Amino acid sequence: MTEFVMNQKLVAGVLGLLVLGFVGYFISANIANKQNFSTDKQPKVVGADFDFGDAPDGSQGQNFPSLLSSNGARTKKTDEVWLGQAVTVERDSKQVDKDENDDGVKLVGPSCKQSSAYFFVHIKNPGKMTGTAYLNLYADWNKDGRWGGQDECGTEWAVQNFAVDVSKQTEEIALYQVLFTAGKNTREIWFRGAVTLDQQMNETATGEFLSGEIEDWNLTETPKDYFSYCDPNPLVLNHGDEKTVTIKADPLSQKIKSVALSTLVKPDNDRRKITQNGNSFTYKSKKVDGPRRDEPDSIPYSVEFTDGVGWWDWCPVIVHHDEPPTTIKRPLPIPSKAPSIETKSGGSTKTETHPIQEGIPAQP
Ligand SMILES: [Ca+2]
Ligand SMILES: [Ca+2]
Ligand SMILES: [Ca+2]
Ligand SMILES: [Ca+2]
Repeated sequence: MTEFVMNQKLVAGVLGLLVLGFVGYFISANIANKQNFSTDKQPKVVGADFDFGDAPDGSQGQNFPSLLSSNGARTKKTDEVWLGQAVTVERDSKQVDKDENDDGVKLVGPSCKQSSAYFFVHIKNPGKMTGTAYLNLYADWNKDGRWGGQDECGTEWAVQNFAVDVSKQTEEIALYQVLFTAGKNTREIWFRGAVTLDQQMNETATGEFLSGEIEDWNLTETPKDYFSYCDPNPLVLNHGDEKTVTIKADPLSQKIKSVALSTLVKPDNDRRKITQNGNSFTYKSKKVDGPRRDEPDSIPYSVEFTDGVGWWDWCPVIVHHDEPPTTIKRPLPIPSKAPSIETKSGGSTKTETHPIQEGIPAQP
């Protein structure tokens, strides 16, 4: 099985350790972030023009539409909605792979199977914004140096204008999981993740947009020395129960000095309580209710390695809810239906979302 990974060390070290078999739902949410604890929340370059992608355009035998001369996808405003912690602004595409703030998209999943794209959607004024943010993903499954068409397994325009109502996003950063079917090659490929405000993209991955961010990723990035992961991944429990997840370091990574719950979430809310013991977090589900459904949640955390380098990530959590126990003696109501997961069609792929408002990896 081929995994999406950003890092050869992760491939080497973690495959044997992670819980891989959870019906292909999550495999590893632990992928390198290029941005470690950035304090750069807003674009700093003033007077430049756009945020571009940085996939190779006319070099390395590859012709992704990145440069202005190729009408590469670009966004004019970068401080309303963007991906991850930060975004750059430049006159033209930073060739090749020189954009310092590609930090808001992750792909997780096996070749030719249902896979997940995680988009960290960052908005400036939660609660005060209106409009629709569109999420798009282009992946060069057939490795011909372009995004377009499809291979035998998946379409290269993998996520097609997945709509996010930004007026409903109550946190600065929310995590959206979009499901798609991956193509055959899921390593050594280029992909583009994009968010655009109120404007849809098309299959060409080109054009000028008023607001958003374009992130291009190469799945063969230089190995990183810092990897933490969650054990188990995901943490699965029934409503009303509590379970513990431990943050561990990849065997080839620097060792962990300490971990902490992200300061962006409250340890205790009406749904759950998170307590920490060393490198472990115990998640206690408080809500016991129906209908039957799986509610996604997460435990965002920061980690410090022994040499002082910081990192953030999150552990996915799934809470099974069932009908609440009842003592009233009367005919049972008709059993509830399937989990209330919004499913919508995105082009030729089925997409599904679990907005995880509190699942916000962030700097402490
Ligand atoms: Ca960019
Ligand atoms: Ca970014
Ligand atoms: Ca890049
Ligand atoms: Ca292609």
